[in-house]
Amino acid sequence: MFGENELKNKKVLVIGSGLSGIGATEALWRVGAHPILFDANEKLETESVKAKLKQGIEADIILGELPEEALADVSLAVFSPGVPTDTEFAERFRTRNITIWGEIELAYRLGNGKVIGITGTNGKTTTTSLVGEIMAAHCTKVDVVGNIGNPYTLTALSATENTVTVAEISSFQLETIDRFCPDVSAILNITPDHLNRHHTMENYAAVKEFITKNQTANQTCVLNYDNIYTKAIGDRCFAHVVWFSVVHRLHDGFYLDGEDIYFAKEGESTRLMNIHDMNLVGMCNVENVMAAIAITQAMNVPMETILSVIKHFKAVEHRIEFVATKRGVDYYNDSKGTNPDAAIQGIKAMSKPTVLIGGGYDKQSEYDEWIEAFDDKVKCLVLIGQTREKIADCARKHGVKNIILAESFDEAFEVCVKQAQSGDAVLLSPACASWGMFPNYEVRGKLFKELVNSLEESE
Ligand code: UMA
Repeated sequence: MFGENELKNKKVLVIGSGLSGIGATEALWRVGAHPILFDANEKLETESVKAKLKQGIEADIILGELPEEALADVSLAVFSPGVPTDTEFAERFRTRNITIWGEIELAYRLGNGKVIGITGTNGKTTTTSLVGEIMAAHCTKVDVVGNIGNPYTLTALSATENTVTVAEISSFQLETIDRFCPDVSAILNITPDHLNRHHTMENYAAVKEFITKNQTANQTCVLNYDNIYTKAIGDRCFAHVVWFSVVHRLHDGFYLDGEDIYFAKEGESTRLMNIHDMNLVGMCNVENVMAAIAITQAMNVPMETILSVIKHFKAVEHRIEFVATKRGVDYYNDSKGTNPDAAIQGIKAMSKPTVLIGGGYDKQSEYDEWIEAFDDKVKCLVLIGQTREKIADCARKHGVKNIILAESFDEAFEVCVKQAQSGDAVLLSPACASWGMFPNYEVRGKLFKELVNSLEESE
């Protein structure tokens, strides 16, 4: 039901007027459906929402409250990822037998060609970008879409059977899939994040596992052998599983031994590359690279092409991204460190005494493991946002002495400049989402980079 033809003349409610909602509305209009775009934010104005749609695309717009009559004759609702499904709001649709899809499900049904789906708590964006570049070196049409910031619905309709879609998929997006079935899926790792939305680790891991739920034995699922959740998923997955590990020498799969990455098949190992031949830092990136090799090998890309792209690939913006050296201090932007596990990778990648900016929106995370990973490297912890007191209490408990609370991001940056001396590093890796202070982590990272670049070289 609801293929491209079935959507013609159907009234479809799109929930959320952000990137996904706009993409979904446009795709629905193009296949002849009647989209109604709803956003719960009553502060938005109809005209400004309409202005986000491409010229010629029409949709009814409803803002604030969704009246009962708007649900009449609606058989499908397309939810944006930021809209939870365990609410009274979502229940209104279920009681009326209105099907709920996420924007990813809609795009998948309208799309064509091969699909790679990459999820995981951390490393998704780096791995998706790298896989996108490797595929582009091998195929003529590659679309890199999804949580990375490019809605899947915007490219789905132009995909042909020769298109390869590389989709970064978040847990929010997986909650509302139905038939979405990537030819190659990957779950890079599962560690605590978004627990305010998913409530328990079990729920969160189960949602991540959805990426494999429609896969069969002739499709591939790439999994992290070292993570207890992904290890368990591999044991019950229907797809052909390809493992990667930075800890164990695998009999089959990709593994790290010393500083070299190997591929093993039935116990026969081939050395692929040295980790210093890549331009990415940190063990997390060794994992991302191994996953990218596994994914693209499953897509039949020759190993020579894969390794050549990896050697030239540069860090993704906002992920342990080197910004500049000013007055002998190295500045790193890891604004994408939006949860403790991602921020652990950030601090682990530092080799110098570090002034660290942490804190932000409260996702009810625990910060102990992150602070334990400081490993005496953090000479000053500068805290911002809603979580600053909670993190300060936790850091004191773990013996961190130099903690400074800042009222604003600019103030935090000034503190860093004062505290860091030549030979030190300054790292923005907050372990929290940016919400409350910024619209997203990109804006936070860009501001950090602007502040760094505005510093004089010498005092
Ligand atoms: N809204 C409602 N009702 C709600 C919640 C939100 O009407 O209950 C409205 C808001 O008022 C707003 C709109 O929905 O106008 C926002 O929708 P959204 O939060 O789903 O955001 P989009 O702009 O559609 O962006 C989403 C992803 N955002 C989230 O998942 C929160 C983007 O990932 C993604 O790039 C984009 O779709 C394209 O696929 C961002 C993100 O923060 C980067 N992701 C999280 C992460 O990586 O940790 C999951």
